[in-house]
Amino acid sequence: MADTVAPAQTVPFVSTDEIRTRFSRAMSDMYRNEVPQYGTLLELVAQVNEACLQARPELRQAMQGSGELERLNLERHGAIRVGTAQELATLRRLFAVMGMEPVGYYDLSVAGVPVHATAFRPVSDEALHSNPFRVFTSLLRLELIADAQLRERAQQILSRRNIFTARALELIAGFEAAGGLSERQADEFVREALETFRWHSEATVDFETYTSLQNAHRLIADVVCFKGPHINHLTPRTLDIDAIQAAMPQRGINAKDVVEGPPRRECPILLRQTSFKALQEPVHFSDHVGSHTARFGEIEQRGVALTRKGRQLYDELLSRVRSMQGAGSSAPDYGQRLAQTFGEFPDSHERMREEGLAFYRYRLTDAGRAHAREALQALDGDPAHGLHALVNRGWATAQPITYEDFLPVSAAGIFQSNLGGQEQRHYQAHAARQTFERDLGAATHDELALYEQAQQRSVEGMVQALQAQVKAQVKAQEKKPQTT
Ligand code: OOG
Ligand code: NI
Repeated sequence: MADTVAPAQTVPFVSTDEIRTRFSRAMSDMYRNEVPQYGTLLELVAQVNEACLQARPELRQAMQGSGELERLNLERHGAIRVGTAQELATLRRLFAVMGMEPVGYYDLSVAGVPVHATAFRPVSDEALHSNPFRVFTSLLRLELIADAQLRERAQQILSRRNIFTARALELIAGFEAAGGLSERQADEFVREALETFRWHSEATVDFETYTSLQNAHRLIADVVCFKGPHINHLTPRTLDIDAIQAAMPQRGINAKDVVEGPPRRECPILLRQTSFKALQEPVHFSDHVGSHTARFGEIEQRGVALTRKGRQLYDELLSRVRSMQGAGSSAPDYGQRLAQTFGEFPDSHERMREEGLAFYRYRLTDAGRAHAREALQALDGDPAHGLHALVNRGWATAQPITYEDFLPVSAAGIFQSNLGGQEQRHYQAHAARQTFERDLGAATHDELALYEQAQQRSVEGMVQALQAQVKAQVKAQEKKPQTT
């Protein structure tokens, strides 16, 4: 086997989309072996999705139209937690090989979890369509460990580990230098990169160190005491999360009590998630055999991406429900109160469009093409108004743009329910986006801007098609006198 990275020009590159798909498949196979309940969950999700599509032909048609039907079965997100700036920055380079870029900044310290995070994911329409694989990646904020001695100890332990294989680093550098990987290099990269995400049952520390870090925060022990940032869950996407939540106990899966996110609606928004409890796994410490809870299962249902205005309304309603007397998400009537409070959030795409609450991809219909001139005129004034007019007349369709990101309150709920302990921590921290981006070695994309651009591209495409249509009509008109 060659131990250098072959020169670029001699072989064609494999696309970053293809490398991402190979990697997410390999990851899924690895996780199925490591966590057998994940396999059970995949079967359940496949059944529920199929039943859902059969029962709702209009949903199948809509998903076919938006290209989402094809991606549904391979769609996954995972999560990892790292300990140092260098680990984070190298992960950014590793994910770039698969066409994944950092999107969004999540501060979880406000929810008592001493990390901040971003999501690596594809950003272009085509890449998302091909495979939207995402990895929620958190960086431990060591400065939030109050005990200086313990903090230093954690730092020392982390500075000794290397979470990447030598060959993975070589291939990343080769990709950066040449602009791509060959067929053979791509497969090798997938194998080597996978090593970083694998579970290691040998801890790098003795039991006492583990215990003191665990007492500072369970998450700190999870990040610091192992050889690598084991993938801690891999989430399939379902079309009906309530059906899954109800079916999990029948399959012997211990589900979390509530579904995080918005309530069930006619027109799903953002993201709803639920998970099953983490497994107790045997761990070999340097001086003791113990156990650790790291890996769990999660399922999600995705809906339309919200505009800034829509998101503000979502955040406001959610915090209203969560701050009600005794109505935190553990209250028995939480679901009811959630549904009731969200009655204020319009539940039709027409109203969400009219009120500028969500993002849509606009497409011209045949009828629209036939009325090209009038359609262009309608779009000439207030664009939002023009778009409604087009959709109302059947000249354009508006497809909801799927939310591709995460929700900090939900993420915190998922973290909490899977750390195993009941204790709550409070940090006097504040968001530290700049520090995070410095550690990452790059700025994170603003997710709202990405959705806005996707919507805008679709409108521009429509305008261009209409202009071309009008031009063609004019040409046809000019030709008429000569031919008759
Ligand atoms: C990440 C939890 C966040 C989600 O879906 O919100 C997450 C973690 O536990 O490391 O994956
Ligand atoms: Ni997740």
